[in-house]
Amino acid sequence: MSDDIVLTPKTKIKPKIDKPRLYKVILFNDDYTPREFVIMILQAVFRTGESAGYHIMITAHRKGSCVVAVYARDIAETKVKEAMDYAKDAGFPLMFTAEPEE
Ligand code: TYC
Repeated sequence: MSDDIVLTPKTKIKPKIDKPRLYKVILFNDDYTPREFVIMILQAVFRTGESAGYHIMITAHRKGSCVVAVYARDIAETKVKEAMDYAKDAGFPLMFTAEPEE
């Protein structure tokens, strides 16, 4: 028999879990959706208010796309679907995507 003392650590080692990634909702320009409709969707789905809604819309119009907001993945994906369903029902090709932040 050996006389070695065996020490058992009392504290459990907890593996570190990465923080859930956040997702950017991006709005894309198109040639058909009316500006007012885009602003209405931004207010209704993303709660931007009128002024921020206008600025997001005009940025997408001028530059091709604009980040609308950042959310947890399921919220971002639900809002993208809701916004695109509204647009589809109204007959417009308005597009949003949810993309993970780097
Ligand atoms: N380009 C559209 C127009 O001139 C308006 C528009 C702006 C559409 C932003 C989509 O993401 C968009 N009627």
